[in-house]
Amino acid sequence: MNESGDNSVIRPAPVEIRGFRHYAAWLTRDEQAALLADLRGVLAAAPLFSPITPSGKPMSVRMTSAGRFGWYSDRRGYRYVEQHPSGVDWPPIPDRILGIWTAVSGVVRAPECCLINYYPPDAKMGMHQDRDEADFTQPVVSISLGDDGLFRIGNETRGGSTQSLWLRSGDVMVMGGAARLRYHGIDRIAPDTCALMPKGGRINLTLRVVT
Ligand code: MD6
Ligand code: FE
Repeated sequence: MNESGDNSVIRPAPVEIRGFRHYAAWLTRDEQAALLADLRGVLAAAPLFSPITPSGKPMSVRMTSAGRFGWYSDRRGYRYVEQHPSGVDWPPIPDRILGIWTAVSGVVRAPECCLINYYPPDAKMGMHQDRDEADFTQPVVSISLGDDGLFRIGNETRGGSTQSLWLRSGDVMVMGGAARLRYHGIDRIAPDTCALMPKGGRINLTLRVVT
């Protein structure tokens, strides 16, 4: 509730960095807690697992998905699949998450995958492009919860100069337009920077149109 007695929230305007739109503190603390509760339901149906990279190493993040497609990796490569490794369909993307996509993505199509990445305090994610989707006119929307993560943005080819920013709990990032194929990654997590999750760590959700 705000002073005028309704529950409308004034949302921050985004700041643009190399074509990424960063909405710092887009979600209120109550919204972050509600989102986490939604995610616990998803995790009960589709538990986190540790993917193996095509080179055979386990990734330091654990992951699962919601939606028609989930992102998967093993020795055969990176790809979208229609079932969790246990053989069940991925659970539906919670409405609250679809609402965030509608508010910031600027597109009409609905996301077909919500990838859920959990970073223990010592996890990171190497510089990568998101290019396993069919339609690069559709953006990728990311939502961060929990401990701060140092996000690095590079270029459309590997190497060259980069810029970094901290992604904090409740931040939303939109990677679209000319930035859709930029390299990006997470260098490190700052442990114990957020009290949202009792055991600490960081959750990043990425919403994508796959087909
Ligand atoms: C992360 N994010 O924040 C990793 N990808 O943990 C991503 O890889 C990402 O933030 C596409 C668009 C936005 C992102
Ligand atoms: Fe990515």
